[in-house]
Parts: sequence; structure tokens; C-alpha cells
Amino acid sequence: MNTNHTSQIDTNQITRPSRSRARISVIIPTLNEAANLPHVFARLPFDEVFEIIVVDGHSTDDTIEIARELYPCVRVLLQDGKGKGNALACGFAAARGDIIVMLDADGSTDPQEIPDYVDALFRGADFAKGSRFMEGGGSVDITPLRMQGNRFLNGTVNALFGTRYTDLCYGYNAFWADLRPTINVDCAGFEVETLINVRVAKAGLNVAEVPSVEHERIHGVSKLHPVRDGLRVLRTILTERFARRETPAATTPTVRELDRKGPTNSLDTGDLGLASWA
Ligand SMILES: Nc1nc2c(ncn2[C@@H]2O[C@H](COP(=O)(O)OP(=O)(O)OP(=O)(O)O)[C@@H](O)[C@H]2O)c(=O)[nH]1
Ligand SMILES: [Mg+2]
Repeated sequence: MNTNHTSQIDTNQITRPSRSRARISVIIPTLNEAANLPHVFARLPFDEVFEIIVVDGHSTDDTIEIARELYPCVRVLLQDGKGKGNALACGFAAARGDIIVMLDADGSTDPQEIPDYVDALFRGADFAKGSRFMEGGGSVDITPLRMQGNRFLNGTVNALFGTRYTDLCYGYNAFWADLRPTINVDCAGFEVETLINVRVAKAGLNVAEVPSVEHERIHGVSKLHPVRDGLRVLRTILTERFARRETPAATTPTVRELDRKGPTNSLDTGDLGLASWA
């Protein structure tokens, strides 16, 4: 495997918190998901997470207000650019936990699965990667076209990076927060999961796939365009594998956190309490 763009990381040199002390940050990118948030928040294991961060893409519905109604302690960020990738980069940068879980706001990823991802990290994985296509996983949301595209792109990554992934383009994943500089999300759109999966492979990290069941988007329409976004994914794969450049230095997006009065960078989340994984 060509690893000339990202150096291998020895995670044995990193000290990580015990299960009883690990704080979990849940990052949820939102773009006009007000109608879906009640379902998503109803399934969040609040007593087990440290913070919930909604990263909004300047929704024109009342996504932010609904999130706050559902969970007054929610941290709300406004992304500083465009696209899901940029939203996740903002959320990752702002997270204060030891473990980061990323999931979608449309009801297709079930927050009740969070413990499965955390379990995988405590069994030794650096990165817990959701998979709809391994035993125990499934999807009622994916279309035949997307299924074929995902299969092709997944096979391309496995061939080029020596991985054995079963599901490349899936938005439900978890990882140790200390890996942020390695993952260094610096893309804008739906290629973000691919970028992350490829960078963890290049860094030689321990990846565990976690079976996950994807449900149907409840309300609203997808923002993903299979052909346009499939081509972006392919370009990302080829750039990460063949481009003659070092991985850019870790970037930090400008994170704008909203309190109820307006933008701030200093919202105190100390009252959220520590995670309580037994
Ligand atoms: N902040 C932000 N969130 C976004 C953006 N684009 C998509 N999202 C969120 O990212 C998540 C995934 O987007 P979806 O449109 O559901 O994409 P998808 O899951 O591939 O498509 P479906 O399966 O059809 O729902 C959802 O929570 C969206 O609200 C964006 O530009 N900014
Ligand atoms: Mg979706």
C-alpha cells in the first residue's frame, strides 16, 4: 500500500481514557431537518453522551429552534462553508469529548446503535466504521443506483488501499478524538466519509466495522446527487492515492457557536456532565 501521503500513526503511544471516564461527543450535521429531529433526539442515549453538537448549514426551516426545544443543552454551530464535509469538519473541531460519533439527522441512522460503536473502540479499534453490508447490517434507504455506485467505489478503495471495507459511503462512524489531525477533514461534500475511510487506512489505523441498519429518511429530500457526488468520491479516492502531494497540514475551520442570543465562541457546556459507560 502506498502511504506516502499520510504517515503511519502508532496509537500505542497515545493514552486514552477508561470506559468510565470517556466523554462522547455526538456530531449531527443538519440542513433543513426540523421535521426529523424529534425522531432522532428521541432515540439519543442522553445519559451516556457528554455533548450533542448540531452543525447547521444555514437551514431555512426551524431546525435550530427544534433542536433546542428537544434538548436545551445542545450545542449549535453554524458551519463556515458549504456541504456535509465542511459541517463535519466544524463539528469535529468544536468537539470536547474523547470519542466522536457522527450520525445523520434524517432518521436513517439510529442513535440507539451508539453503544455498539463505542464498544468497538473499547475493544481496541481506533475507528469504528458503520457497515450496512456486513452480517447484521442492512438498509431500506439505499437505491439500486447508489448500491451499485457504492459497491464499485468500495471495491476501488479496497484494491488501491489494501482495505477490506464492506461499505464505503456511510455516514455513521465513531473514532477517538485524538485522531482528528490524522483524519483532517478538508473536503466540502458527501465525499467526506470516503476521505475519512481512506485516511485512516493510509495511517495504518485499526478499523473495526460495526453492523448498522439504515432506515428510510423520514421527511424531506436527500441532498445527495448520485452521479455528481459519486464522481466527487472517485476523485477523492484517486487524489488520495495518486496525487503527488503531502497531506495538507491540519486545518481548523472557523467554528461559530450560537448561544440563544447570537454567535459566540465560548458556550459553556460544563453542565452536561461526564459520560457514564459502565
Ligand atoms: N450542515 C449541513 N448538513 C448537511 C449538508 N448536506 C447534508 N447535510 C446533512 O447530512 C446528513 C446526510 O444528508 P442526506 O441528504 O440525508 O444524504 P443521504 O443520507 O446520502 O441521502 P438519503 O439517504 O436520501 O437521505 C443529513 O443529516 C443532512 O441534513 C450541508 O450542506 N450542511
Ligand atoms: Mg440520509
